[in-house]
Amino acid sequence: YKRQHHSVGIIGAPFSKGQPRDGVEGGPDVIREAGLVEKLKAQGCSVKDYGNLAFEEVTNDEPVGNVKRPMAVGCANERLSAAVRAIKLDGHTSVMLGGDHSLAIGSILGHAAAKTDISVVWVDAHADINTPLTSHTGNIHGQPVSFLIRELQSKIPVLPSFSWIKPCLSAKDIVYIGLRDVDPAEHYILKLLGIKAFSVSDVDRLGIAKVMEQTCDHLSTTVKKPIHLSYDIDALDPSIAPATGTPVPGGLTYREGLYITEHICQTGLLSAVDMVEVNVKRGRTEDEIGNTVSAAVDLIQSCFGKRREGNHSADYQMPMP
Ligand code: 4U7
Ligand code: MN
Ligand code: MN
Ligand code: MN
Repeated sequence: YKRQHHSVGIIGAPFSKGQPRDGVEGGPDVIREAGLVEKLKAQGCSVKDYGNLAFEEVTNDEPVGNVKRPMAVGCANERLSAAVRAIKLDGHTSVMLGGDHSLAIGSILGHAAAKTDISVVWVDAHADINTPLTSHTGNIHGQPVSFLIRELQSKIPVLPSFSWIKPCLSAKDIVYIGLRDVDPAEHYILKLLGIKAFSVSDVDRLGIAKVMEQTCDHLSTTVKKPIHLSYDIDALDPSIAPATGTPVPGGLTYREGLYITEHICQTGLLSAVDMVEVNVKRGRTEDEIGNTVSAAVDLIQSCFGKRREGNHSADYQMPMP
């Protein structure tokens, strides 16, 4: 294990219109208020906080078919993609604080625009691969992956303000971990395209260590591509991360959740992170809110080298008697 120096660029995306519940737009601020920047600096990272993006109010954002708020989501993501691209061109590992998971569209496309070939680890209770035509809710936070996968493009209808999107991933370039609430159409798509997916049932059978080994084997069959980690906090069990819009019982433990980030950090390939779906208004007590936010912070710290075995800097000097 080699200690790496991490240069982190943080971008806040206070956006909630990929889903119906308010509160998720507060994610970037509560995660910062929990001391994210200071904690990353204290563990030896250099950190540049790019602040929060400002999103315009979109009026007359009528549904297209079933799809809700297409203009707001398309415009917000176009803006986010430019911001993430710039952070990557500045030489940082990008950390996008959401906001709802529709933001992965812009975050991943911006990353791909700067790096050409990337792979994605999608940690989530949900597959978020509904197309606008298969979605029963119409919420775009359940659809982002469908816009990114090349093999699905013939199934994607035209949406206003989605015309800038050019799919940047092949089906073999994404791995899911933590699935336990997958819609029938999504399950069909995963099987049809042969997408690698570890449900919580696979985590039960294999253990998280084998899951991570197989995840990295799958993604690095030929060249080692930069990794985009898209972490939906609802991947974790609601007992540890209850303050989220779409909690699903039977999730990853705190230990499994952190094992994923520790392992991906160790690959040396982590190039961008999304931390999404933290919604303080969905917490019923201060404790529920605090636990969820600190889980998010812990996961991000772990992405950048904080290990549970402990850490020390290369120049550590023992005090002499
Ligand atoms: B999240 C859902 F139907 N599949 O499409 C949908 F169950 O970003 C949920 O992972 C999507 O939190 C959840 O609306 C989106 C539903
Ligand atoms: Mn999600
Ligand atoms: Mn989810
Ligand atoms: Mn959710």
